[in-house]
Order: sequence, then C-alpha cells, then structure tokens
Amino acid sequence: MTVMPLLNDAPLPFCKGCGHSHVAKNTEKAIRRLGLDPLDVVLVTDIGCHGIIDKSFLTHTVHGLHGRAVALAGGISAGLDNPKNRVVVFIGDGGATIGMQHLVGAAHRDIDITVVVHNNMLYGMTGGQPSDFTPSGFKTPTLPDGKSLQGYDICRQIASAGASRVERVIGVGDFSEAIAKAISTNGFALVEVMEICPSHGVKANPGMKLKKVVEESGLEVKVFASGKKERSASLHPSISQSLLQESLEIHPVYPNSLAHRMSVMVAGSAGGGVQSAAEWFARAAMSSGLDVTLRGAYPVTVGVGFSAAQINISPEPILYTGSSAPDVLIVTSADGADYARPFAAKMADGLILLDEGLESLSTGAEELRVPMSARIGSRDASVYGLLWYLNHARLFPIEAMMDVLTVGARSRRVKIEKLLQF
Ligand SMILES: Cc1ncc(C[n+]2csc(CCOP(=O)(O)OP(=O)(O)O)c2C)c(N)n1
Ligand code: SF4
Repeated sequence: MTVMPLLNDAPLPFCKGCGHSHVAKNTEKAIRRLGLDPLDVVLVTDIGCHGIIDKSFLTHTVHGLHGRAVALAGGISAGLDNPKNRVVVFIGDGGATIGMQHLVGAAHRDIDITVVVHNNMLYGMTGGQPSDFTPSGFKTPTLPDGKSLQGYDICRQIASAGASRVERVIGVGDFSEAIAKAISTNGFALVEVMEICPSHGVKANPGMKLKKVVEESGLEVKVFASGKKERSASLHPSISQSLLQESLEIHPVYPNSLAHRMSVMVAGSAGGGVQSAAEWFARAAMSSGLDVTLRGAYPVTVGVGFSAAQINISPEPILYTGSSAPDVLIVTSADGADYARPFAAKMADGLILLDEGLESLSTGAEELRVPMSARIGSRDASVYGLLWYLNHARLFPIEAMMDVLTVGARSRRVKIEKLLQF
C-alpha cells in the first residue's frame, strides 16, 4: 500500500527547539495512525508562528484571521457531510485568548472539530507579549517583572462548556495518541499542548523547565473530558422550523393594481406604532402578490424621538432596497416631520399626508391634511394613515390589510371598528 505523505520535504519553518515543530510532527503521526487520506483532512490555522505551518502540510489548509480559526472551522465542519472528513484547528494561546468566545461557543455546541492549542505561554510572532494563558510569575520580553494574574486553565473551561473530549499534554516526545483520540472524536475535541518558545520564553526566564512551570501553575496534565454527550434540545431542528413557519408563509390571495415600484415612508414618534403599522402594510402587500422590502429607522434610544419606516412595494422583484425620495410620505407627529424633512425636500411630486396641526413641509409633492391622531389616537395614527392612503390609491384591496389586523393579538391592539372611517 502506498503511504501518502502528509508533510512536504521542506524544513519546518520554526526556530530551533520551538515546540510548534513537535505539534506538527505529532499531528502528522496522529493522522497517519488513523489511516486518514490527507485530502480528507482540513487544517485551519490561526495567525501566529504556529500558523505558518500550513504551507508544510499536504492536506487542505485554510489560514484564518487572528482568533477566528475556530469560527471558520465550525463553518467548514457544518458544510461537510462526509464523516471521513476531519477538521483540525491549529491556534496559539494568543489566538485562543482573542477568540475565547468562539472556543467556548463551539465547545458548548459540541461542534465536530479538533482544536490543538499551541500554548507557549506568550504571543510568539510579535515578540513575546503575555497572553491570558501566561502563568503567574512567568516573564516575557514586554513584561520583565512577570505576570501578576494566574493564566486561564482552558481545559477546565472548555470541558465545563460541554466539549466531548479535552486533554492537556506536555509537548515533548510522542503525544500523537492524544491528538489521534481528539481527531477521531465525533464532536468538539481540544488538546492543549504545553510548549516553550526558545526565542522569547526561555530568554526571559533563564533556566525555566517547562514541566515545572506547568506544575507550579496548577495545570493538570490529564484527560478532562471524554465520551459523547447528549446534544442540547435547543439545537433540535424541528424546534427551529416551527419558529420560522408563521413568518415565512404569506401566500398571495389578493390582486393588486401596481404598475411600477413605489416607496412609502411613515414617520412618527417612538411608541406611536409606526413599525407595527409598516409591518402590517408590508404583510398585506405581500398577500396581494407584491414584492416588499421594509426598513425601520429610529435612534439607539428606541423609547424616545422619531420612529420611521420605509416600505418599498413592487410588482417586480426588488433588487435594490434603497430609495432617494419616497413617492408617498405619511407624517403623524412633529418628531416624524423633523426626521422626514430631508426626504420630503427631494420629493418633486408624489403625495404627503400630514396629520392635523403639523406645519407644511413645502415640497413639490401634493400635501393633504388628514386628521389621524385626533380621529383614532396617536398609537394607531400610522396604521390609520396607511389605510387612508390605501383607500385613496387602491393599490391593493383594503381587505388584505384587514385580514392582517384581525389576527390574534393585533385585533385587540387596534380599534378596528374606527379604522375604516375615512
Ligand atoms: C486581530 C489581530 N490582532 C493582533 C494581530 C497581531 N499579531 C500577529 S501574530 C500575533 C501573536 C500570535 O501569538 P499566538 O497566537 O500565541 O501564536 P504564536 O505566534 O505564539 O504561535 C499577534 C498579536 C493580528 N494579526 N490580528
Ligand atoms: S518565535 Fe517562538 S513561537 Fe515563534 S517560531 Fe520562534 S520559537 Fe517558535
């Protein structure tokens, strides 16, 4: 049987004595032990010295952004449907610090990847800054007095997050079995390899012995988790499907008379029902066979100030959702008028419905005064304005809007009997 090579002939790219070389060789040995075809393996590397190994491996390799390799690998794993494919991540303690949330999240979801953390206790590639894994008392070129806080125990963190397999090893000699067991795990597996960076770590801590540092830091060298766990019920696909059902299925049941795309803007105040009214109008337009886009605008302090919505409706597919000026503008409050003024200024024609008592926006558009708030109350002024316009322009049947409004909680919210008095 021909044995396929996994590493090419070029010398490994690391400094003499760098622990990263041992990880590369042990990973090669592990893949070989498992009898995997190199092209069944995807190696995702992070930024850092360890990441320059990807040019040496004859597997598929992907180089990620710093700290993001786990997220990238999770996506790759989700897209593969062949159990023979194995996704392996190489990441440093620096990348694991920056991307800790990705690691915890992937372990929690038990995503089927193997993460090999090259913990050399500092940021190697950029000259030896401390990471959150640097042990207490350990010195680095930029921290000559030594770290004051104790470093993370990533194995305990990741095991408690829900990973299927977690193991810490000292990165000397043959530790390929630990990597092989991780790669053959069906679920999230992590191997933390304790290493040394001769160029920065040894120089800053003369006489330091790797095993002693690990021991004194209270980092146990052992298996922290092994064996498959039940996946969380919240990831069950049938639950997600039922969440989407109601919002996805709007069937066209009414006709429409719209010849061209048009844009309707509603502008009022926070708490004035603008966003709900726009959504109901959008749903009604969809049930009349129109293509619809809806965009809300409001300040970050959502409870005060203006609230506006722009609804594009079209008999054709909408390929661009922007619009420089609305064709129809419905303004229900002074806040809304202030927000809408720049848009109104661009209206060379079209129609503006202004609530009673508001100042004219003085544009090229026709302006009509409609008593919205006074007739129906400020909370329903926007939906009333949209119904008033629909009754005026007859783009699609008013029944489409009434169907939406008479469903469930909406029917209790709006004063349906008063809404049809124009
Ligand atoms: C988001 C981001 N922050 C910072 C850097 C700069 N940077 C490049 S390599 C590196 C250190 C990498 O250290 P580590 O992940 O521990 O890997 P090692 O070099 O030790 O193998 C840093 C900080 C970067 N490339 N991207
Ligand atoms: S600087 Fe340190 S981590 Fe980077 S290759 Fe050299 S020894 Fe390894």
